[in-house]
Order: sequence, then C-alpha cells, then structure tokens
Amino acid sequence: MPVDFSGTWNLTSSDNFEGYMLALGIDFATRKIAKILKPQKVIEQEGNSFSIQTTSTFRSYFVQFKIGEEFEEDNKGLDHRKCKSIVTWDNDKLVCVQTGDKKNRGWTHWIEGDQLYLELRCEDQVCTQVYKRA
Ligand code: VL7
Repeated sequence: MPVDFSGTWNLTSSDNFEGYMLALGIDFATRKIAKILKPQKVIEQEGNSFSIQTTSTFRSYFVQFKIGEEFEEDNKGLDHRKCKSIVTWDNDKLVCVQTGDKKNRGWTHWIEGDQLYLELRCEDQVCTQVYKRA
C-alpha cells in the first residue's frame, strides 16, 4: 500500500521560494505578496487518482491527475505557462515532471511523521516547503 497523502495541510516553512519564483519569471510585486502567504493544501487520494487544492488569501491553484497519465497543466494564476505534466511514484515519493518552456520543472511530495514535504524545482532553483497536518 502506498502512502496516503489525503488530508489538510498548512504551510509551516518555505526555503528559497523567492529563487523558485524568480526562475519562473514572477514579477517583483507578485513575489512580495506571494512570499508572505501561508497556503493550505487539501489533498484527496483515491487509488491512482489525486486532487491537490492549494489555497491562499491571494491566489489558489487546483490540479488533478492520475498516476502515470500525462495531463495538460495550465498553471492558471501562477506563471500561466502550459506544461505537459506527469506524476509517478518513486518509492513513497510522489514525483511530478512538468515539461514545457522551463527546464527541469517539477515537484516532489513526501511525508515524514505528520509533516508533508514539497520540493518545487525550476531550472537551477529548488524550493523546499514543509506542511503540518491541520
Ligand atoms: C504551486 C507558486 C509562483 C506565482 C502566488 C502564489 C500562490 C498558492 O505546484 C504547486 O503545488 C503542486 C504540489 O502540491 C500542486 O499543484 C505549488 C505554488 C507555486 C509559483 C507563482 C506566485 C503567486 C501560492 C497557490
């Protein structure tokens, strides 16, 4: 049985989100607002189907996917670049590769104890976020 990511998770720490946003070309004013946000993630996992709703007071983002099935991602409200995305398991880690204009773009989720980790990658930048179960 794979790990169950389902639940509500609140951001507790974020390292190098600024570098990640710069790599995505997010403008100064948006970065200033974005970096003080404390987003909440609601993840639903049922078999191979996932949905991840990330909510904040400024922008929110929703994505759903099935493991191993490529999907079109629009990154609406984020950088708006379209990607062909695919999520697979790497042992107990959930790994997303987002193919598009930006090199080396993707993310990885994993759980340690009652904490959810998220590594966000774009070009040479890596942002690591930690979320605590609500
Ligand atoms: C998505 C933000 C910077 C714009 C606002 C920031 C709003 C809250 O990809 C992500 O999550 C995955 C894995 O859980 C599922 O989609 C993270 C946040 C990346 C990039 C763009 C700054 C403006 C943050 C939505």
